[in-house]
Amino acid sequence: MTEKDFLPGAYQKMPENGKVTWKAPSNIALVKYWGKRPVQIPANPSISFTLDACATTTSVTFEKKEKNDGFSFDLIFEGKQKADFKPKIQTFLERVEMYLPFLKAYHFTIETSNSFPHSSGIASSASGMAALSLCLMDIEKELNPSMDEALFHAKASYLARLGSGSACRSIKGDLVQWGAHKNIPNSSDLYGMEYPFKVNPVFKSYCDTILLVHKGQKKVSSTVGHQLMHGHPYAENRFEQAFSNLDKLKPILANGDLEEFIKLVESEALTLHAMMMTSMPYFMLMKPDTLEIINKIWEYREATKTPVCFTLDAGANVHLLYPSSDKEKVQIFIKDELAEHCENGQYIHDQVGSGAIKIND
Ligand code: 2P0
Repeated sequence: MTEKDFLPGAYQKMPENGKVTWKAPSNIALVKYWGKRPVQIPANPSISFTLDACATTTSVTFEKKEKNDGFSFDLIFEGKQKADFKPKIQTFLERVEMYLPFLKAYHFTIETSNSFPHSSGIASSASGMAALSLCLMDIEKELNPSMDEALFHAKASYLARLGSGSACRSIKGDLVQWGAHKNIPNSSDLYGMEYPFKVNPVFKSYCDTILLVHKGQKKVSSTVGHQLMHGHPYAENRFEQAFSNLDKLKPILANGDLEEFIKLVESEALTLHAMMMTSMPYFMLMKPDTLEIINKIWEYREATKTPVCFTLDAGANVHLLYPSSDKEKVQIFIKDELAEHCENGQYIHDQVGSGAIKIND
């Protein structure tokens, strides 16, 4: 599909009002997106596990306006008006207006809440932008009921990408690939899609425990981090490495080769942070406890031969990845050894999920 496929024709009807609700999960990248060009085009392809427990639920109530003047919306986050989130939504609406020409015809009340603790350092932009995009697509489907499922999901992902890059990977499950790659048929820079190759059952129920090392605001946002890949001395090699890691991942995912999976995933996480440490200005998002946890994971893996590994997002938190068959013993290890490195001892047990769902009120 190309950009043109997302421009709608004339709408068949325009309801006076209504309400839609969607729940969209967060995701954790195995091969990371870091670096982009306008508008929200990734410098390299990425792939992620869709999560399950960490999710955003968003309702959009819409009501026809008298006049088709500017955008009109209220934003309610966890029950309270949230003025500081409005500029991001305003920018998003401006970016997607040409694809959703009904936007100025309605007043919207957007009510949103996260399943994970507020400012836990878990990116809510991915699940948040995905849930909002799905709500807007659902409204578009009421205006144009003949839209098919494939277009609905691709366009929801396309819109989510315009809100936040990684959000385009939060529509479907369980493994989502985003970014054009010559060896992955139908892959696109414009939207995420379900990983098209064979995936061993071990990965279908993979566990991810998010160790909340630092819950405060990060020093450098992802948006700034992406920009610092322009003129970065290692950028080209890094982008090539990501392309090549997607090739390497194909047999690993098909065969369930956990040893190779661990090597690739941990290397991706550390490379992401190495890019931050070698950009100009340089910065570091890992904390001492991030490193303590990584060392304990390596020691535990060596001593018990349990295939646990870590990955990192753009922050200090650690995602501990392990097969569900090792859940019991790994969760004891987390409680006994890793919880002490988490802020207020907090962590979240999550696992691979199957994508966003519509909630019927
Ligand atoms: C990822 N991250 O692949 C990478 C790895 C963080 C680390 O995508 O500017 O919030 O909204 O497109 O998607 C975080 O960046 O950035 C991210 P924008 P986004 O998940």
